[in-house]
Amino acid sequence: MSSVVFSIVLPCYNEARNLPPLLERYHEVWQDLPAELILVDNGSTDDTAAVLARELARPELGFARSVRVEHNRGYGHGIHTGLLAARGRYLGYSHADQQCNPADLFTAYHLLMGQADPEKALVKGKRARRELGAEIITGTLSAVATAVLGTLLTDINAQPKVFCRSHLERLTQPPLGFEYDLHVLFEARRAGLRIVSLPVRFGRRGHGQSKWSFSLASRARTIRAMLAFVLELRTRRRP
Ligand SMILES: Nc1nc2c(ncn2[C@@H]2O[C@H](COP(=O)(O)OP(=O)(O)OP(=O)(O)O)[C@@H](O)[C@H]2O)c(=O)[nH]1
Ligand SMILES: [Mg+2]
Repeated sequence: MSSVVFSIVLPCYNEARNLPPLLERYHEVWQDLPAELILVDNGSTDDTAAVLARELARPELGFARSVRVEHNRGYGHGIHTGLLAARGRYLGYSHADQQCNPADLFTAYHLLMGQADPEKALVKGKRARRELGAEIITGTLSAVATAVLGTLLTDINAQPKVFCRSHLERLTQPPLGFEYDLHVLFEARRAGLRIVSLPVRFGRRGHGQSKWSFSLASRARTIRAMLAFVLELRTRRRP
């Protein structure tokens, strides 16, 4: 039985420039817990592999390790690969582009531990003070998912998400893309988990560009995939 209590998974897709400052931030906020940080090199084609090899050799980053997905299959596939490699009793994930505060992971973990039954809860970020356009997309997606699936789903793609390992077993047939966040939340609702919101600030990306909203066409593709997955979930099962 592993002694790790908390595993944090960060999917990284061509984030070579964000990784050194991101790891520095994790080092600054890392708590005295049996915890691990798993960086999933999600089939990156930039210098991510070399940067990870160099950074993770630093003794002060001994809490971190990497997992490599050879060919990129999408955001959800990267996160799921990292979660399957995790050893912790509690699992969390977030983003690697410096938009999310690393300290939020620990705040979310302690919030989960403070629940009457952490096994029966899930903590998720809830983004405050965002641009109007982003709020409209998020609000519309949440409203559609809530109406179609008949269960309250808000700010689906906010990070972090922290939950007990037992929830991973519910995540069968995981979707490959950004629909993964919806899958995690919907299965939590279906299992009757208490969903606890943690207010977070989503900053700007450190370096590089968004991997999905860089053009109108790619934004439309991602939103369409989310909506298709909402319909798929409805036919798969209801909470
Ligand atoms: N799009 C995408 N992101 C991935 C993938 N694998 C890992 N990621 C990581 O997922 C995180 C979120 O991706 P972003 O493209 O920044 O998406 P986002 O934060 O929802 O969107 P923005 O607010 O526009 O940045 C980043 O840390 C990516 O490196 C992948 O296959 N596709
Ligand atoms: Mg981002």
